[in-house]
Amino acid sequence: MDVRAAVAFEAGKPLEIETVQLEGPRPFEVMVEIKATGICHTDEFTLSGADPEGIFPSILGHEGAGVVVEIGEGVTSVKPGDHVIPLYTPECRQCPSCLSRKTNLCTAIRATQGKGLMPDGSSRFSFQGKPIQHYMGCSTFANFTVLPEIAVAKVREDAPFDKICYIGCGVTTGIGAVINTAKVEPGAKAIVFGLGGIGLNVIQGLRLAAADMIIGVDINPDRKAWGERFGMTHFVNPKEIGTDLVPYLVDMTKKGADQIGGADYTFDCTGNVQVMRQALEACHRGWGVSVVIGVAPSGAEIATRPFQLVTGRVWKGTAFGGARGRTDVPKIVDWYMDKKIEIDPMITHILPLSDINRGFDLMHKGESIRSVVVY
Ligand code: NAD
Ligand code: 022
Ligand code: ZN
Repeated sequence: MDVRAAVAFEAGKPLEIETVQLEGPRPFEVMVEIKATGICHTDEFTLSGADPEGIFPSILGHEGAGVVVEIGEGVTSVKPGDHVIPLYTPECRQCPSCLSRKTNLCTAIRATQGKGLMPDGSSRFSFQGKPIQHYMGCSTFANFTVLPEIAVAKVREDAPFDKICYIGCGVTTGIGAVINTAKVEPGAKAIVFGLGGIGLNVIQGLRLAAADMIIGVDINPDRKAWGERFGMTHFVNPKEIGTDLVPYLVDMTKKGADQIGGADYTFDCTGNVQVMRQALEACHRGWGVSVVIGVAPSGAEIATRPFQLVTGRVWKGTAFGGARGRTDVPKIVDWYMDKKIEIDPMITHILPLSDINRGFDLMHKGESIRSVVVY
């Protein structure tokens, strides 16, 4: 069938809006009408050509929400009419990783997903008779897409698509990093580096976890008001303090009898390896945990003195906030509908598909928190 899509034909070129062909779902696949999609950094990373694993031509987008329109043979967990959020981290519940209960990184379709293909090794999209690759198993920059059954989370039907699409990446990543990865406890002191679409969700996750002190760090002064809006208690602009950042932060977290200082938890939401080091070193000796969320440029390396780890700081990372998509994403949608978490104010721009390249410009210039394309 004909579908409207923003196609990435070549690295470094804008997306082109085209009518492309989409084949129906094969066994254990579902076709979804995408109603809304967020624009996130990885899409830009791949489009720019900086991602060595980027494949072209492809249909990008991994932060969507929509409705199941057709199911392939053998599909039992969803039916036409169900509202779903595509998952770039699937949940098969059968592979060694899913069964381990120690990771959310399901391996069932990992090899083909990374190659831009469906699990049977082929693509459902084509343009002028030539295949177009899928992206992160989602390809939400098309008004219809085909996904493996294990890569859709069924969600309640009264939730608005133009808001819950953000749960497909940013919201779940930020909140999940706090709850699943760091397991922050009430009263904790935390530092969030980078207050963009991920960092602000870490902040609201910390508020949900009842953290006491939530320090936000950003070089963009406009982000102070944004952080405060979601529960940040202190703001630090490294460009304005006139001293080294790490000792400054450690000093801020000193309290009462504890004159050592350092945060119980820190989060890198920048993807900058120097910031990752600062985040680790701003942790409390003996127990501080630093979570890497930001994705660094390909080939980048992190460094610190081993002493930092020998003295009990823990460096860890997270993908999709450690969330098991089919299990956890519907719960996060409920939290949004029950007003436990906020999404609406973070969606700063709503665009039609024809303006999708403007959404990339806004993200690039730091003018948006999230742009959402509605079909
Ligand atoms: P964003 O561009 O909206 O926000 C980044 C923020 O960091 C900006 O406010 C910027 O001013 C700030 N910043 C930049 N350099 C800084 C510095 N040196 N010190 C302090 N602040 C600095 O990006 P985002 O959408 O919030 O995404 C953040 C990162 O998270 C990206 O690398 C993205 O790829 C990654 N991410 C990871 C996952 C995952 O599963 N691990 C999921 C989604 C996004
Ligand atoms: C989403 N991300 C950044 C912004 N929005 C993002 C990017 C990569 C990952 C997670 C989130 C990620 C972390 C670890 C992995 N990925 C590897 C997972 C594995 O090997 O099992 C990752 C994922 C998907 C893809 C590539 C890398 C892909 O589909 N191409 C989850
Ligand atoms: Zn994303």
